[in-house]
Amino acid sequence: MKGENDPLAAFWMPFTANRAFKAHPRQLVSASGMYYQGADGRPILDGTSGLWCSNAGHCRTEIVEAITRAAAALDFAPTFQLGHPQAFELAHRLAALMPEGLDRIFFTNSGSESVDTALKIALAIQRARGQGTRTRLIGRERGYHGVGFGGISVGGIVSNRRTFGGGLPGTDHLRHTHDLARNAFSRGFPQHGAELADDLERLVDLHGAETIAAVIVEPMAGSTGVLLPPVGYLERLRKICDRHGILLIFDEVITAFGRVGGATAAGSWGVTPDIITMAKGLTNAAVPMGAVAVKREWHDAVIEGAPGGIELFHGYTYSGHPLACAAGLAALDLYAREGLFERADALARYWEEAAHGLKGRRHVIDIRTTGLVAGIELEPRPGAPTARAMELFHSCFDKGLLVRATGDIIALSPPLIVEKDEIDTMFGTIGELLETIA
Ligand code: PXG
Repeated sequence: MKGENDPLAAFWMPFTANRAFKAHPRQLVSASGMYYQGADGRPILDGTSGLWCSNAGHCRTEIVEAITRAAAALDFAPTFQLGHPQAFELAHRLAALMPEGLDRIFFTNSGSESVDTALKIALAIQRARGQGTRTRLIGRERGYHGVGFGGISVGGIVSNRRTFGGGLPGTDHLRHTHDLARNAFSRGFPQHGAELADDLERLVDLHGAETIAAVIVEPMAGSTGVLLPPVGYLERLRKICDRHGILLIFDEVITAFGRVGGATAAGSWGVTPDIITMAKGLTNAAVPMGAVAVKREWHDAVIEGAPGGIELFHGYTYSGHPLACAAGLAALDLYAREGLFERADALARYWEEAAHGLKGRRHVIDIRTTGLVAGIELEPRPGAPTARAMELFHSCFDKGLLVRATGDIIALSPPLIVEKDEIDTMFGTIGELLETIA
């Protein structure tokens, strides 16, 4: 048992095997561009943009300077009944990046808050449309929507919910689209599974459309292992939502800001939801911030439908925080100046080839890529699911490469400034280490 003087004891780490970490701590002490530096001074190639968030690479000078200036000029300003220019400017800039029509922006401080905000806005929209019986919220199996009570209720990860009671009443879930039997080693979107969108019709039959407010999905499920939408699936979901007056929310906390090419997956993939949630890459993760983009007509329905006074009883002390706005504006500038949203497309082919080069390696049962994301699925070790990917994560780290392990899947999502030789290093290291894992 460690004593009170253990310097690692007090920090109860999030989503971490605390005992294992504290027995073998792996700390990062600085970062620059594509690299972290470990406590022992070793460079660690960042294959995951931190946690899918430092899309322009680390400690970018322009962002550092913008934050520094903001901290000295206006450290904090309320956005409840007051405002400051950078919050309006960032909303305006962000609106211009969203798909046509989604040009009203609500600021939050994280993806989880964006999800809860989007769900609440969906309920407010339905009520403003005179559809107040629509209170049911539909998510999808294997969906990750953060850790608020709203997010875990529509999320499809049992372990994130099990300890925490019943969650929101009136939620249900579509089936997930992961289908190794039909789609393993697909290039691009899998061919099979568009019909899984019809599961929404089943829920309409079961509950009645007049009870359903919204459906929330990640256009590409990130956290549960890079699950790409089957060809035609998102289009079909959009049609079914339209047919039944159900709002469609895309959770783009991971997919926005260049990860799949373009500012959003919605824009890149040509399916327009009613609401988009964002966070992570919005500020290049240098200051926590999230945002929710809402179709103007729905925003106007809520604003104009209110009798007067405050229209939406929702917001956070730090909504539109000056430091976050400064980081956001600097990040958007950087993305534009360096053409980083186009980079995922430009490198996608090279990335896909490199990833699929692992086909045939030990344990590999599927490889999925789009833009600059890859999921490498390993066969679970009999009797010890998830152990293989976790061991690979540890040995990659020890070799100087940061990857993400989720279940039996290794996920890669490097900063968009990645170069081809770094891509080669990533897949080369993984290929080599796969041979060493039992
Ligand atoms: N929605 C989606 C789609 C996410 O991926 C959240 C909401 C919640 O965001 P916050 O900022 O509240 O954490 C996320 C977060 C991983 C990993 O390795 C993914 C996330 C967070 C941490 C780790 O897959 N996604």
